[in-house]
Amino acid sequence: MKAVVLAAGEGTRLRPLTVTRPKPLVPVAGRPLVEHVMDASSDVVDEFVLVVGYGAENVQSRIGSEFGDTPVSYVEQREQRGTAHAIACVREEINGQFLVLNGDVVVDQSLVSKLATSSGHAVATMPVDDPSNYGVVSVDDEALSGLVEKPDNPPSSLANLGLYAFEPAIFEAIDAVDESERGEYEVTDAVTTLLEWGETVSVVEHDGTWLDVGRPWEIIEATERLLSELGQSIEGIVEDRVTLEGPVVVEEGARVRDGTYIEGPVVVKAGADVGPNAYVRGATVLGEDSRVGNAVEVKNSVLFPEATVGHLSYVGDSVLGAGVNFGAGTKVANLRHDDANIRMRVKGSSVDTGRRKLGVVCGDDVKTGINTSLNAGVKLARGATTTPGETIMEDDNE
Ligand code: TTP
Repeated sequence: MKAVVLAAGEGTRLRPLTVTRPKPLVPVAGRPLVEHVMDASSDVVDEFVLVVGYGAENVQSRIGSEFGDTPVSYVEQREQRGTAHAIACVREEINGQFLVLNGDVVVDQSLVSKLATSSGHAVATMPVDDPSNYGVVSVDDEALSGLVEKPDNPPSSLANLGLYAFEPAIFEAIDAVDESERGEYEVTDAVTTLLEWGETVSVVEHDGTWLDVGRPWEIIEATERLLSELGQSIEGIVEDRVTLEGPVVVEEGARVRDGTYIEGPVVVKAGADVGPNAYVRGATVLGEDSRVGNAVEVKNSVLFPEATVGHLSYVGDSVLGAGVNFGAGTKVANLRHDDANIRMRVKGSSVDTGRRKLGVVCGDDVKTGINTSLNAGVKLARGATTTPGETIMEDDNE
């Protein structure tokens, strides 16, 4: 069975991290986001067809022509005109039932297996606490009876997970779909069209892991979830008087210097250099060739490759893009005194992240001056700089 992976979107809500890389390549738990859904499905799929667009060449050169033993081909969606439009791009490649998988979800193998064994059209769902933030499905006698986007009065608590099995008839339904209010051709409208035509769409209910990585703090949440299953593996250099507690991975080529204390789950990627006397707490990933120096504490954070926090700093619940350099004494606030949830701006609107603890998100190559203070929920644009002693309370312009 072929799996069509939708990986063409720009990921505007993930800016500034997607200014310099396409969303499918944003590192989550130490590997590109799109590889997680591919990993979950490689046992039941005999070919991946990746729909690529924004940053297409980077995705192709990173993923290549095989994923494990499964061949990978690419179809370009030149303009990102919606998920239905993306699926229409693969019409020539399909000759039977196929899977459609959003490239930005983290999901268990079991769900993809269930979808792959369903007959005809099927949509994956899961009960959620806050259905009005999702596409919500209505079910009648185990089959789909309706699908509404982010309803004020949800007809059920079942969210549409963005994973489907389709028969080729979906292409005719896509042809019949009009542009949505947000100006896109939506796969959900094509599914509704199938229902209007009297086709049966079965519902596959999931009760395991499913995370949608669309906004910056969801990188932290997905990393937390994935690292909760981390095992121990030490292949790099670990010097004397280093304490490793809980699951810790030190990849080959990484180095953990004297006096460092690491409480897992923590992944120290190849080429990363930690300590002396650093304190790293989970769930944290220190990316390839990153640097965490003397008297630095890093907690529940993701450092992209070549990010450097050299001396005397605190980084909590944050995402630091590639090549970020924090001056000595840079500190991140990750908790409000009134204990309220941290808010972050996404595409110009302030959003409740649902997190009591959240630090900062820095685009690639941000440089802070010594003793910079960064307030909780702040985002810094790619390449932004701060002056020594500066206090950043709000986002710069992105
Ligand atoms: P979205 O998350 O709706 O869109 P996006 O990835 O562009 O992100 P943002 O809203 O932050 O700009 O997309 C869901 C999935 O579908 C995701 O895996 C990307 C993919 N997609 C395409 O392949 N082509 C498209 O035209 C669109 C809109 C999305």
